[in-house]
Amino acid sequence: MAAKPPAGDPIQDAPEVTAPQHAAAGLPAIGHTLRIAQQQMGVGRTARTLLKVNQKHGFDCPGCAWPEGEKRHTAEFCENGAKAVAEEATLRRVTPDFFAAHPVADLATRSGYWLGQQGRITHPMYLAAGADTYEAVTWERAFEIIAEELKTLDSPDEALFYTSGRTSNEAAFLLQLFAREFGTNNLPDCSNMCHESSGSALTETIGIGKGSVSLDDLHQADLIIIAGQNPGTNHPRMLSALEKAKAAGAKIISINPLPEAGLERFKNPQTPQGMLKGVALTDLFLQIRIGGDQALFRLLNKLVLETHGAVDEAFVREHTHGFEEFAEAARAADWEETLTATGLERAEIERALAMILASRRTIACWAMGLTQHKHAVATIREVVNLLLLRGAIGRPGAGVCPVRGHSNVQGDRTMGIFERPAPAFLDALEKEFGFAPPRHHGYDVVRSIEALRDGKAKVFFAMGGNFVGAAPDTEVTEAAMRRAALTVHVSTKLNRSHAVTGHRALILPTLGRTDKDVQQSGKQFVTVEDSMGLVHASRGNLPPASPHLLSEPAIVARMARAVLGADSTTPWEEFERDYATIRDRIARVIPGFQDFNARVAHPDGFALPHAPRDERRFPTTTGKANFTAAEVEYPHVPEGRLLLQTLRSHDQYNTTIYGLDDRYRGIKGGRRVVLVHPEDAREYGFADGAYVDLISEWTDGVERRAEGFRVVHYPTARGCAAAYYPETNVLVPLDATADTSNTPMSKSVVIRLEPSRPA
Ligand SMILES: Nc1nc2c(c(=O)[nH]1)N[C@H]1C(S)=C(S)[C@@H](COP(=O)(O)OP(=O)(O)OC[C@H]3O[C@@H](n4cnc5c(=O)[nH]c(N)nc54)[C@H](O)[C@@H]3O)O[C@H]1N2
Ligand SMILES: Nc1nc2c(c(=O)[nH]1)N[C@H]1C(S)=C(S)[C@@H](COP(=O)(O)OP(=O)(O)OC[C@H]3O[C@@H](n4cnc5c(=O)[nH]c(N)nc54)[C@H](O)[C@@H]3O)O[C@H]1N2
Ligand SMILES: [Mo]
Repeated sequence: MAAKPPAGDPIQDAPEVTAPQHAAAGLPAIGHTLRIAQQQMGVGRTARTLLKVNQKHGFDCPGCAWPEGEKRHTAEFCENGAKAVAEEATLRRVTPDFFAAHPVADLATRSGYWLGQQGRITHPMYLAAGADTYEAVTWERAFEIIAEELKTLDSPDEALFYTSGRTSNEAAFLLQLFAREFGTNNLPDCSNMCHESSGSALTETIGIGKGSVSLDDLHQADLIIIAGQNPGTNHPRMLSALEKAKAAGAKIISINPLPEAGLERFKNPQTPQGMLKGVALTDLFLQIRIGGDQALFRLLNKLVLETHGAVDEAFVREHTHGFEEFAEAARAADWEETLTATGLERAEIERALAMILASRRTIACWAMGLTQHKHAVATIREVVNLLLLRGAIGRPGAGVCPVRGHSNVQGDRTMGIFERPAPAFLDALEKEFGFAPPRHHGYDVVRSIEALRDGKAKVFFAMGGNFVGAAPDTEVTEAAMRRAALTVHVSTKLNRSHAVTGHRALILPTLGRTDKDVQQSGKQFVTVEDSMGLVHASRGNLPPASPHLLSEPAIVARMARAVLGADSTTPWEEFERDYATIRDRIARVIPGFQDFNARVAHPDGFALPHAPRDERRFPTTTGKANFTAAEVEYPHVPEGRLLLQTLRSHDQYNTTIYGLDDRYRGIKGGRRVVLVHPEDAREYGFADGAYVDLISEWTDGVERRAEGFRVVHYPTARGCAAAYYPETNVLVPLDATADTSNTPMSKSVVIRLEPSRPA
């Protein structure tokens, strides 16, 4: 299998490389932001729009899920939030004429960057069976087509309903309600590829799959551990919180195979002093080998156990379960093995231990660097073990902080977007709506692809996202998608998934966060939940990108009426007319949302309950916080091979590419680069600037190849490599997934390099 750079595309992929930077944000960030924003929106609209981001009566930034905080700056936006907004509020348009000029076969040759740059989709579009071009279709006809296909299925489980994490609470609630009334729990979502491992580990150990800290906790912490996360690019507003924590005396340990500029030094663009010098953030940088984190935390736990007075014995006694078994496993941790697994030095680990012992209030933050490994769930559980030993949970300034990705990915899950819903949730749904929801589990992302591949699923519906672009094993996924009878994408912008279709396909264009949403009862708002469990309203203010758009709740409501017809007693029309009526139902079905409409009227919204944080109560199977004792694992990389992680550049939002630069890493004008340690590169004979193919090696013996990458000598950990997603998704095997969470191992791909064959 080989993936070539898309041809027929005016974009040149010719990376230039300079030295990586050591500080994030500052003046260049502002200049860069305004340039990208003005290209898309023009000067006036740029100012008007950016001033509304994350303001109390504005819209929720469609970028990351980092919380807003109470005192919002006039410009509570960050460089990458502004790019996300500009991407959506662009003045460029993709009209029916555009589709007439670009048959699907043409779209399939274009890069993701080119597709995204074409602008907002203006009309519902239909690709008939055997046709080569999308044509405009009425909304009525579009819903009829969906109904035709769904009604001919042998079982409701032949349909898949995917959600990406920008979807509002209201739309997500309706989508899961519709899917379950239709008769399936096939609700895969982007979480399956993202923080599923965090959810699995946290539910088992503390009883709730969400983080336990607030912004205030971060500000009060003594020690913040940041493992497997690049906030300078992916959660820039987190740097302000870290700056504040540092000012109050906190220490920071960063654990990462790459020295990420944002974690080294932050130049706060909101303060004059910050612009000039900035503050150093990281006190201790542990440059770990990819996948070595579980071993590191296991050894740290052994060392804590062996230090007199270091264990919070009262907490362990009163609130935890499984201590003895865990302690026995931890005591067996081995220095030599840990040094091999992590690539760290003894003194570095001893320094980390000293910082942990000196801290009463410790927070652990993490993202994809921990979640996308075979042993991801066990790794996160080991992080939890450390916090439990220290009693660092349910205490101010302490706790777990999985930093979420998409702006409402956490809310979508709260609303019931989950292929394995809890029985209590289904009971509540049954009681409220009077139908019997299916009880058997549905497919997650990887199982959905397998079902399409094997002909067991035939209709694929996506509420946002770019499924084929984001999923692993691109060629397998694309072939699977092409077998579908019907693919439907509710989208704002074009992406690869619109070019890789089933026999029939629909594109349903929708309002984004920035667009004004007016329904029969008047102007609507929607709600979202951030990474820290705060729920608040989001109101778009721009005239919609086209008069033909429907909102996401309206699309689900109309689809439900077309498909379920008189069989459904759910008031879909009322839901579309007035979203407050959806919130009334959410209030009755989902714990923590009582008086939803009244409470969300408060400009700061409200916090959802979190038993471990609020009352040190752990709703697990044992009724206590659970210590766990998994075998320590780490990747074993054969001679002559490297361990590749696939990650984000500074100029992308997942599969949406804003530009071709990765400023902090010193890469400009191209994305097909592979970062390799200079000594590894020399050992394998690849000069800086050499062109190579990346070939992944997996147990199935299939050769997966990504062609034409420029080698960049880069200070990553030894034996490790890094390249951008989604170009490298072709290398991630479909069945290479994390234990328990089934998340693709996107940060742990064994590869070899070969000189590129001349084109
Ligand atoms: N601007 C922007 N913002 C975004 C996104 C975006 O694409 N662009 N995406 C959003 C989404 S959906 C998500 S999930 C988040 C993603 O946020 P991140 O998780 O920060 O994203 P990645 O680029 O995947 O970076 C992973 C980090 O983990 C490190 N890492 C890799 N392997 C290991 C390991 O084995 N151990 C350790 N300790 N570290 C490791 C990498 O070097 C890198 O610093 O960001 C969200 N915010
Ligand atoms: N190799 C590798 N693969 C990965 C990852 C990795 O680190 N490495 N990361 C994984 C992670 S963490 C995630 S979260 C997934 C992301 O997977 P997805 O969420 O599926 O992908 P995105 O690229 O975020 O989706 C972008 C598309 O969403 C649509 N969109 C944007 N805004 C809206 C909106 O308001 N409404 C609607 N309906 N549509 C909208 C646009 O059409 C846009 O093209 O990818 C995963 N895949
Ligand atoms: Mo994500």
